[in-house]
Amino acid sequence: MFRFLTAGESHGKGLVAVIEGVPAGLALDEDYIACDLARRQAGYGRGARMEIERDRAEILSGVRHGITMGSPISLLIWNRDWENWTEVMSISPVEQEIEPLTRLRPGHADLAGAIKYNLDDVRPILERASARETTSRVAVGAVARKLLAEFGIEIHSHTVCIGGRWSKQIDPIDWAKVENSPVCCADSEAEKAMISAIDESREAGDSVGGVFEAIASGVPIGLGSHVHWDRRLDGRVAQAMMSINAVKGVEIGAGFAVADLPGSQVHDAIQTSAERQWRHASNRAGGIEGGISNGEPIIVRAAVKPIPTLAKPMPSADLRTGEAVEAHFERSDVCVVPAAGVIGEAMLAIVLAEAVLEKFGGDHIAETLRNYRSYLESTGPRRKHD
Ligand code: EPS
Repeated sequence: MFRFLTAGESHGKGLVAVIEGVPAGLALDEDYIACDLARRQAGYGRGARMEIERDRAEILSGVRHGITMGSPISLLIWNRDWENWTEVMSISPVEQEIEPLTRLRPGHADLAGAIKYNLDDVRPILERASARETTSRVAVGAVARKLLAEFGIEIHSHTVCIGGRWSKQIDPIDWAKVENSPVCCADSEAEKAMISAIDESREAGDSVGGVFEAIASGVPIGLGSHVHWDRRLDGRVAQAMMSINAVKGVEIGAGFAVADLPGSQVHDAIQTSAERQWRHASNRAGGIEGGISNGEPIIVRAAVKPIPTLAKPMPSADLRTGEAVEAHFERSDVCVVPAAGVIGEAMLAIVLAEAVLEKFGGDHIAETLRNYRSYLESTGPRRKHD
C-alpha cells in the first residue's frame, strides 16, 4: 500500500516526508524530485519567501544506487529561511520574550486553530497550516509520478482562470508552452489578462484566486471501485484536491455544468477502436464512471481562493482581547494558482499511485508490471469464448 506522512513547520528547520509502499526496483534520484519542487516555487505572483528558498529533497532512505529497495523512503527538505527564525521557532525554550501573534487573519486557520488547540498565540497554527507543507507533498508526488511513468501514466496541469480571466478551451494543450508561461496558461491572450489581474491585485494590496486543471493520461480502465464509498476513485481524487490549502471547490469532467444539461449531453457514447480497445466519443465524465477509471484521461479542476494574508489587511479581532484590529501581515504571495496546479498534479499522482498498487500489487516493479500487462490482455471487448 502506498501511503505517506509529512511533518515540518513553515519556518522550522525543514520539512520531511516518509513514504511507504513504493515497490523495489524503481529508478529514483534527487534531481527528478527537484524538478517538481522548482516548478512549485515558480509562477507569477509569488512572494519574497520563494526568493529565499531553493527547495531540494534529500533522499535519506529507501533508495540504494539510484534504485528503490521496497523499504520506506524518507525525504528531507531544509528551510533556508530557518536561519531567520531560530529564536521564534526554537525547539528548546528561549530566554528572550517572543512577541505573540494575536491579530487573526480572516480566511486562515488562525481563529479556529487557536480555539481548538487552546492557544493564546496563533504562531503554532500558522506554521503548520501554511502552504509551505505542500513542498513535502510535491516531493512525494514526484515519487508517485516516477512510479506511474512505468505504466505510461502522465500528469500535467494548467491554469484555466485567475481573477475571473478565463483561458479559452485549447485542445490539444501544448504542455511545453504551459511550462514556459509565467502563469502556466496555454492561451497567450488569457495569460496577459491573468498577469494584469495579478498586477492590479498587488497594487491594491489584495490577493487573487483562480482555477487550475490537472489531467492524467494513460490511465487504464479499472482503478478504484464502485463497491464502497471510500474506494470510489472520484471521491478519492476530490478529497486529495480539496486537501490542498486554499482549494474551495473541485470538479471532475463536466463538473457543475452537468446540473444544467440533459443526460444525452452529459454521458459519453461508448465505442471500440479498430484495435479492439474501448473508448468514449467524448470525455465529460472526466475519465471516471461509477467510481472506476474508464480509460479516458482523468480531468479534475480545482477552485483556489485568494490567499488570506493580505498586504492591506481585513478588519479582524485580537485573539487575547477581542478588540477590533487589522489582521496580521508579514509578507505574502499575491497569487498561488500556478503553484497550486503543481500541487494538484502531485495529489493526483499520489491517488493514482495508490490505486495502481492496490490493483496490481507487487513487491518489485517487475512484478507490478507483469500483473498490469497480464490484466491489459483481458480488457478488450469480449468475444463469446474469450
Ligand atoms: C509558502 C511559504 C509561505 C508563503 C505561502 C506558501 O512563506 P512565508 O509565510 O514565510 O511567506 O509564501 O503560504 C501561504 C500561502 C499561506 O497562506 O500560508 C510555500 O512554500 O509555498
